Amino acid sequence: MERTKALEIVKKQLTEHRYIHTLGVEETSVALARKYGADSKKAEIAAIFHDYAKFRPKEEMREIVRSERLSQDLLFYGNEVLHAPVGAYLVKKEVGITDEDILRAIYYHTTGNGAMTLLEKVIFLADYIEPNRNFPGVESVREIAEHDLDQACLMAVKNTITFLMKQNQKIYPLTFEAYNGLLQEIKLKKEKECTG
Ligand code: DGI
Ligand code: FE
Ligand code: FE
Repeated sequence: MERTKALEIVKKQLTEHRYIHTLGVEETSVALARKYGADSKKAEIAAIFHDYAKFRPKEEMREIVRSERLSQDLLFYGNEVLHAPVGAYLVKKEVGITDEDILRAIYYHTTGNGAMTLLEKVIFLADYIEPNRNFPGVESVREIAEHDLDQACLMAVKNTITFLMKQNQKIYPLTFEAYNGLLQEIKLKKEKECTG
């Protein structure tokens, strides 16, 4: 899909603030994709649509989780975890995007998962560090993102888990799986480097 067409579609779904965030995620995703060798066209489209469902009514999202047989545990971890999987569903249904890599990147953009693809990592990280983001710790994640995609994703997941715990919010199991999976991948990579 054309970039301008995609932006036109998504703009109608978002507030001005969220649209500006989306443009930031797009810019950062494309840069990360080029740096780490992901498909930059897929990164562009996934980024543009990643928060497509952000402003759907909570009850509509919950109903989609039920009726479309998405993972039912989504209903028990706070409403913030809904917009990513529901977004993937709606982007396919309403926008007609069928590329599974793109849909997966949208699906997992909030939590990550235990075995993230390159594109999933790119969108996950870009969402966290895009230039309009401004929260404690983001600058060090930006610095790590310059040279190590996995370490940067790990730092983002750790910050998110810490943030959620401080707020006494439930942590969705995939968020823990992302933490464990990234840690394992980093460990394996280090061992490989050592044995040459
Ligand atoms: O949609 P964005 O604001 O751009 O970013 P996002 O999709 O990463 O969503 C961030 C929100 O999601 C933030 O309020 C924290 C929340 N969140 C992320 N992981 C989890 C979570 N909330 C719960 N309850 N459990 C999680 O594992
Ligand atoms: Fe989001
Ligand atoms: Fe976002």
